[in-house]
Amino acid sequence: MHIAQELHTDYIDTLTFLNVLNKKKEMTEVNLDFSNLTVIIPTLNEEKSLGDLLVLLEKNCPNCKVIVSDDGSKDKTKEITETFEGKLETLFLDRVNEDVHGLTVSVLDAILNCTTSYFLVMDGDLQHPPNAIPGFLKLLEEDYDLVAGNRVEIVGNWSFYRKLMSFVARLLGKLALIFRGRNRVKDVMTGLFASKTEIWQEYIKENKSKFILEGYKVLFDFLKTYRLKLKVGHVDYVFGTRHSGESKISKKVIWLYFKSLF
Ligand SMILES: Nc1nc2c(ncn2[C@@H]2O[C@H](COP(=O)(O)OP(=O)(O)O)[C@@H](O)[C@H]2O)c(=O)[nH]1
Ligand SMILES: [Mg+2]
Repeated sequence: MHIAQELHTDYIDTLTFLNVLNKKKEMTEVNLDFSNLTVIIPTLNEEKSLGDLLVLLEKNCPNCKVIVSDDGSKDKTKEITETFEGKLETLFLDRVNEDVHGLTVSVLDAILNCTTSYFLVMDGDLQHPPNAIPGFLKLLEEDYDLVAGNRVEIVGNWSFYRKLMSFVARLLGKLALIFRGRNRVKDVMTGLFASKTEIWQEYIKENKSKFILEGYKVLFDFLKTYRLKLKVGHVDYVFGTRHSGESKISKKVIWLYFKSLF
């Protein structure tokens, strides 16, 4: 065969191969089965964003289950969850009468209530993008044990003090995991992560007291105390601005985190 003709044939073969690869990629993304996934949303007075979030979840992860783990909201968070008209199966986990309240314990209780193979935790204020969720499920289906969100950009006008605190908290968290020889993620501060339910349910039943139940950094507590090797993956995301309302983080929560590093 003439050399030019040979090159042309190779070129066509390569194109066909790439097309097949692309098709395969599209298919795996289209074929994701969201019914294997429970999205856990810890809430405290999130009536202004929860309705929009549920609509976006339905669009981005059809058939997933949702647990809204609430610590006694005084607004319409409960009604919005229970009267949601979409096809999502939603459960309002009412923790109002529990002895201990906090973001971490709300997430742990929700995981114990999961009936799906996988769960994903995200905030209820739309700071975590629902369109990133398929990426998490894809990695879990590829047999990753834990998939952590990695904030590549933070939108909004954070003060110098907040940026500094966030940087220091992230760095110290990372060092705490390195010194303990534990599994690590790129951003130990992230509240957006997903994992296999069976790993956590077993672990929480036996080790709940090792978590800072009133704190905010549930993933960090888990990484700090969990000793077995995990296959860890990452999904990049942009941390948005709170759509409405105020951050509920308090000085006590920040103090609890810094104390837990040592
Ligand atoms: N169940 C529960 N949810 C909480 C608590 N504190 C905050 N949240 C929720 O956790 C998510 C993150 O809280 P947020 O105040 O936005 O924290 P920030 O993003 O770090 O400023 C939001 O959905 C809150 O409504 C709590 O004590 N209990
Ligand atoms: Mg927030």
